[in-house]
Amino acid sequence: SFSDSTENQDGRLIIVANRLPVTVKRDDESVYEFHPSSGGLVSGLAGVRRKNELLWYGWPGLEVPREDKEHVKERCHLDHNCIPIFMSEDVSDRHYNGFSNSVLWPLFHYHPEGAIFDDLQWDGYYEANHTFAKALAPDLIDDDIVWVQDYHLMLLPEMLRNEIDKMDVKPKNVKIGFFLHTPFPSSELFRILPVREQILNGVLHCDLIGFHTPDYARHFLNSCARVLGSSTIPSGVHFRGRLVEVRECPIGIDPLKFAEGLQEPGVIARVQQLQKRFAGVKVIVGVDRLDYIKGVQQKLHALEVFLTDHPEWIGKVVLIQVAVPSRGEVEEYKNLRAVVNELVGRINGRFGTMEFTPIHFMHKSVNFQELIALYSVSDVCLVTSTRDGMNLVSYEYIACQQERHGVLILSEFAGAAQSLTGALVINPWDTAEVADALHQAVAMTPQQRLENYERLARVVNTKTSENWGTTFVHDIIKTAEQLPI
Ligand code: ADQ
Repeated sequence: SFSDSTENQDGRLIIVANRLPVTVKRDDESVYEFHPSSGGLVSGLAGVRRKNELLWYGWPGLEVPREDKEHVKERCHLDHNCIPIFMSEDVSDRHYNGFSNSVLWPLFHYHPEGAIFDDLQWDGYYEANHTFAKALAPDLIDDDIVWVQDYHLMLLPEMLRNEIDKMDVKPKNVKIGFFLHTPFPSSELFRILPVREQILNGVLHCDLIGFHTPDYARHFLNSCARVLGSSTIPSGVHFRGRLVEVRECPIGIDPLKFAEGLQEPGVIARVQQLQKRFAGVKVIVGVDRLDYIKGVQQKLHALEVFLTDHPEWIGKVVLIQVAVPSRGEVEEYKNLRAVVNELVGRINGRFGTMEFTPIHFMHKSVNFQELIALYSVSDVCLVTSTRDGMNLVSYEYIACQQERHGVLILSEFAGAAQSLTGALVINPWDTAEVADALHQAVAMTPQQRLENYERLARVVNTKTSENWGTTFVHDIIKTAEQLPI
């Protein structure tokens, strides 16, 4: 649970994210279960949790009937320091599957043809953000630090300031930060959005806005200048008489969790089992949510070209790809599985034999122990995202390569490519280049692998998620006291 601390030096920290870090489930008898979930954000808050009292606001993931709301709220709050924001299935669907994942997600990942604007979805997005603002504002106290996460809540900072304005007794010195986990696209893409002004105005009511890379921050500043006519400087935007600070702050992982996991007897046994199974074969690993931005098709095409150009490697290289289905209710995700299955079938049909299958494809989520065992036995990790805010899989792979010093092939369109020096950086659209990188990777000398690994590990071990969370919160606190907007 996100237990509070006793020292509470800098005011409370309030995380606002679309989803709570607990999964709430109701069974047929209306009995509720609460399971804490982990992820980048949760581990990123480990450091700040020690210094600040922490509360988390978010949608519990299901519609809760009126008579159960009090009970769910109490359990979330007392056991997990979480405050559920209740929404009807209809609103949360138009907010999450609708505007967030059918408009903002494709647009921010350079798929404008997928981003069809729809008034009903936009209304859902507006209403969801408003519901968050109305629930959160009355709970705020002096010196609270509110940290809003991601593209689902871009209107919230402005709505929150408006709600505070309406209050008789206003909490003083409330700081608001916003962090975007996706890319922020070039202003040429962003300005396609019919509600471009509203979205920019929404986040500009913050004190600090953070992105994974300097490119995303620059694109955001350009968009403010072009769409709103704002005056900008490299470190921020002048907005209604104040300077809203803008900066890069790349997220990372908790590398210790992986190193410690690899010491567990169950994991050691599984590693040995996999090593035996793939003895004499180079293993290439891919781990992705099944999302069109992850470039799984491009990955498969490159493997096909590699095996065509280098037939001496047929039977000596396998690709193990786990692709967990996600966002199945959004149209663009429905065909992906069929397209990928067809490609896998074709390549396996072409290069497979009775004894050997070149691609092991799993449409599922693997648990943490299985994941790190797989990372650990793999000689190459192949990340081919066509756009990716950061990409943590690349970090996780390196955290599991203390012994093998495997090769990371990383798309230049993943934010991680701007931090992870030591990777073979490729353009996933250039199939010949990716195929060539695969050849380089399987043939690389141990000396070169070690040199690359040492550079990569240095980044993974210093730019941790904990460092990300602590730095960002510290930076929100440091922003100058602002006049009311
Ligand atoms: P994601 O798009 O989900 O995150 P990523 O950063 O790679 O992408 O994180 C994925 C996580 O899911 C990893 O921890 C990975 O281990 C896990 N995962 C993926 N497939 C899995 C499978 N089949 N089984 C088990 N686990 C699996 C978004 C942005 C990213 C950004 C993060 C954090 O799209 O660009 O890096 O947020 O800001």
